[in-house]
Amino acid sequence: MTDTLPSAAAPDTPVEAFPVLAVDAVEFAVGNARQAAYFYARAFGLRPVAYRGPETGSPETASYVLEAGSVRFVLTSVVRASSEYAVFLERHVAAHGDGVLDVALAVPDAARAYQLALARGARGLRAPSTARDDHGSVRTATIAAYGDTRHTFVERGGYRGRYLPGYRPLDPPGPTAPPLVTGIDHCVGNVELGRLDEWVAFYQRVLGFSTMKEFVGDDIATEYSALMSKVVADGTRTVKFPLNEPAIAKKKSQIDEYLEFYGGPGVQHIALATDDIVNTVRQMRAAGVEFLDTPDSYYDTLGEWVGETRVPIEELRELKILADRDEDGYLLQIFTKPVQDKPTVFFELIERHGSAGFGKGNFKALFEAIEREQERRGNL
Ligand code: TYF
Ligand code: FE
Repeated sequence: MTDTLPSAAAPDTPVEAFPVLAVDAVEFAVGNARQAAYFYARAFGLRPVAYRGPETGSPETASYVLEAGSVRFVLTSVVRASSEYAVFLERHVAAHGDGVLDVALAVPDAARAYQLALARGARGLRAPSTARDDHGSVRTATIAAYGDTRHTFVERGGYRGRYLPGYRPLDPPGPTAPPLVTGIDHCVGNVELGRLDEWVAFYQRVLGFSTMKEFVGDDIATEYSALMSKVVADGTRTVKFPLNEPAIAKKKSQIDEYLEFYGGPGVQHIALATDDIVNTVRQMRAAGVEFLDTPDSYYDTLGEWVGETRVPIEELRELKILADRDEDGYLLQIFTKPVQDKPTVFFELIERHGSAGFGKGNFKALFEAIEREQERRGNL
């Protein structure tokens, strides 16, 4: 087999370069990984499962691995920087604040994924390498995406360790509480004005992703959002990456605010799936997580267009949970405020009942809520 694109393929027919199985992990570069781990454990209910740091033969960086369902977050900070990689991490935090370094993708063959990605125009950051311990081996390789964001291809094969060779398992005492979140539904990237189509094309060409029908186009952009958005996903729609760019409108775009404070393109929000959004929101609120507010007027008319949902409208109103319905079903969703002092990364919780969309019916209410926050911050 050759690695060239078959010329017979229609230009809008993506060619799956190689299968992407799932998001393997989201790695954050942060100023203080120990404290960030405490936050994601206490406030998001993630369970610390592995650690790597000076005590385990990694003198320059400390990384905490936390999990819930199929969600895996890795929180990394610099302890001392002399290697090229630790210096890069230190600069990442200086330039962006706490943010997403790597959306790692599980693939069946990391070397082949890397080779094909490079042949299709990706910039390689780390050639394939294999790490081994008593539990087996894991092969990884890394390509660049938007801004300083990267995608590491992770080939786990039959690896039986907790995360990666080099990590020490953390054994939490006693039985674990049921997880508040079960998986990563989607990861959203913000890119610069005029570059949305370029990045959509990157995911189509390099990863063989296709565009999903839901997007924020000119109509919504000029009316009430100041952003344009398109969604790319793998063939099975397991991995979904909406991408946003700012749009010129009456008010300063929320995407411009992000780009300014993050210092360039990067991950804007991560949507976490839950099967009980009411319980998840209650627990997270009790732990101090702040969510975007939704005006009462939203709930006054919600029943008319969304119809019956698992959760009574009065409970949605109490917790400020949004609902949307399309031809396939409905979804419940809510957005946190940014989780650091910079108005950059935030989270979404989403409970799907058939709908494969992203809450298009809520874009107006959501973007108005985000703009109220922008105004409060003095950035509108
Ligand atoms: O992921 C999505 O598309 C939805 C909606 O700045 C959205 O969560 C889109 C843009 C944005 C915030 C949320
Ligand atoms: Fe989202």
